[in-house]
Amino acid sequence: MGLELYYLEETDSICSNRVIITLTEKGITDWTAHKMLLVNRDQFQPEYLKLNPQGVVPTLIHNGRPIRESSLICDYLDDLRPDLPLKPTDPVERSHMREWVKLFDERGFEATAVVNFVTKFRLTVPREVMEERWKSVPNIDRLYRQKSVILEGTDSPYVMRAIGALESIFVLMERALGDERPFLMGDQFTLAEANFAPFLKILEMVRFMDFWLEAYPLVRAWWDRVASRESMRQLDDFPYNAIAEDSPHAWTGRQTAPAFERKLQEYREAFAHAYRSTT
Ligand SMILES: N[C@@H](CCC(=O)N[C@@H](CS)C(=O)NCC(=O)O)C(=O)O
Repeated sequence: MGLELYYLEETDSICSNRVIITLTEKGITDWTAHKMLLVNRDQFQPEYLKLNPQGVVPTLIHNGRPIRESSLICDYLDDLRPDLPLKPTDPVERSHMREWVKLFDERGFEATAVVNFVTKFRLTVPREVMEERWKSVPNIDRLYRQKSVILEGTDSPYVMRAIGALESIFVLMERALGDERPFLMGDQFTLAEANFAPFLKILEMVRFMDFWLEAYPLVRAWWDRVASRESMRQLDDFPYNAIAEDSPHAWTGRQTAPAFERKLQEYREAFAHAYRSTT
């Protein structure tokens, strides 16, 4: 089939893992792996920038042509192999599923990156290494966000924005799952699951899941259902998994949790009208 994937094989690589989950759910095994390492600055190598001018991972190559953007790659893979579909057949349902994916792309990615940066990156990566990395970040939004979160920790305004973004997603999910459906689109596991599960994996890795999702029991049950699938369980075999209690995500998450939880309470008090809309 001529499929190649440039990706990060790491448990906390949210965009690459969307594609890995999709490939597994669709039973696609005939693809060539090109593993990248951000610490080696592989994403900024001239050859890679020809495939992905924004210098971000992942990129799928199909018969020599690049397909970029993780959510679009997953959609492309679903169309490529119509068996084991990950999209509803009804066009309206399909559009509603894409609405979820758009929401996760627009509000979930940045928020989850903040959670990862305020914990593992802030407390384990030496400041000089971050300073060096910031010299090559081509996107000013990403640069400001990373700097603020690393330098100001949980007091960074990006942390409050991340909390607000994830809360708004959880409120919508809790409401959608209210009719006892197992998945966001009903009985079918779709690209909505594949696109959001890697984000929640970060919350699990930093041990934020219990205090955060206590308010969203249906989202928690959804997560337990999705996390038990083989496509998700394989992520725990990748480097940077957080199974061990002394892993970087686990200890930095535990250390950050009290201050982060206070911010979450602050948000819920200030935005009670939004937070209570499902309860
Ligand atoms: N919107 C892109 C975002 C991809 C992205 O930002 N990937 C991260 C890794 S999860 C990356 O390549 N970061 C490069 C860097 O930090 O220099 C997608 O969904 O594919």
